[in-house]
Amino acid sequence: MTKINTVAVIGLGYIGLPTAAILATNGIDVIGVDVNQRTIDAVNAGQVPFVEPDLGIHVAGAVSTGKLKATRDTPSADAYIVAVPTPFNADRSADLRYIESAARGIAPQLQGDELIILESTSPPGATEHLGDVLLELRPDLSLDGENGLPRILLAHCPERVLPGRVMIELVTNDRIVGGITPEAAARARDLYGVFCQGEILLTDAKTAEMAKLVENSYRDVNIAFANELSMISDSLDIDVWELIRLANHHPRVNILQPGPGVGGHCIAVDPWFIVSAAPQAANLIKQARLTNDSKPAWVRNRIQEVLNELPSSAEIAVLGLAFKANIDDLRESPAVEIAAALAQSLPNRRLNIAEPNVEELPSQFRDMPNVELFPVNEAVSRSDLVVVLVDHDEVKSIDPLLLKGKRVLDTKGILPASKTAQFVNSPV
Ligand code: SAJ
Repeated sequence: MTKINTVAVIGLGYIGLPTAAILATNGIDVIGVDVNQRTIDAVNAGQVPFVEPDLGIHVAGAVSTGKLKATRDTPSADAYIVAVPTPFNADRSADLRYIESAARGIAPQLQGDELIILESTSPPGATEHLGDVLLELRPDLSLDGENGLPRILLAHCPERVLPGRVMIELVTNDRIVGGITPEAAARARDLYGVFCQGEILLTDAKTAEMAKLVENSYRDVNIAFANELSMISDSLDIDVWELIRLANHHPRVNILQPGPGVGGHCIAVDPWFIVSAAPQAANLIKQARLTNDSKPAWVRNRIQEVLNELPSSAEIAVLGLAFKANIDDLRESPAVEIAAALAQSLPNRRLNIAEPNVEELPSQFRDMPNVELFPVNEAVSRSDLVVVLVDHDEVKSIDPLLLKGKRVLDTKGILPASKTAQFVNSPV
């Protein structure tokens, strides 16, 4: 086996940076590559440009021992891990432009025998496509030693870590490794074995790509079920939280939690890659996406219904902007969507936003005089209607006395009031 001493990680985002850091703290020489100079500077200073528990300690440690460096240009390395975004196009097919750009950086460095792993969540066939781009640029190489040409080893190893638990799950989760060839899969397994204590399961690249999409679609479909239940329960005047709690006492029922919608860059995106790859067959998966995507507008309507009963001077507390609890990630966040729609459509209402994980409001709120960022308790005390959009710890621990006399619209079912009342509460 060829020993891997140096690894270049292309893309120092939510997945690339933790992977780079964990490899580096396990003795590998890691060069992180990013197009963003601020990210490069932050990492080289031992800092993390986003919130993720324990990542800071790993990055600071790895940088101080010289095992982790960041740079703009792709260096020569024994292995490359590509962890760049795969957004979707207007027709919701995957946009592989960042993967192609990573390939253009890697290609000139290759000498043969390097391992190249695609970690980015990708539609079926993307790893093969990465191979095509590399070989187009380097016709002197091959993927399997064909015609006696030196070969490079290509594999897909989807990340499966949960934001907020990344440094734990990187080590403990099982991993799926799909090789373009069995040799590529085996080499990738050896690299992940450096830090992964879970089982490392080998398959082909397309099955690995699909497995990742299926995992996130499974969750999306189940959250859509919970969100549909919350809308049904609301129309039937049933407390959905109690309903789910009771149903989950059945030994084979485990309903997830409703909320303001599904956010983040994974679950809200990945199922579309399946729909786009098999549009005729992927009906349930498509409907789940539509159901979850319709939830923010539904919540927005509920807020309007409550506002219609309140004086025009009534202020609104919006608690949480992140796409889920205890993180600062606002990507594809239903909470941002709801808050922005409120702020735009109600320019004369004061919106007191609390998002304990950010220091300033995102750009779309900046020029809005009716919107301001406050600590949770202050946003609540200033307001007449309290809308819970994210179950951050700071929101869960609101002093119940602060809620007295206010209307509460709790999309996460966490405030004391919502334990005994409906989704929209009468004055507490
Ligand atoms: N959500 C609900 N109700 C629930 C659970 C989640 O409304 O019961 C919402 C969250 O609030 C959030 C969204 O769904 O808006 C997604 O949150 P999540 O915690 O389910 O997942 P992510 O997007 O943070 O991470 C997922 C994970 N995938 C699975 O659990 C199958 C993670 O393991 C993946 O690595 C990640 O996607 C990814 O990068 O693909």
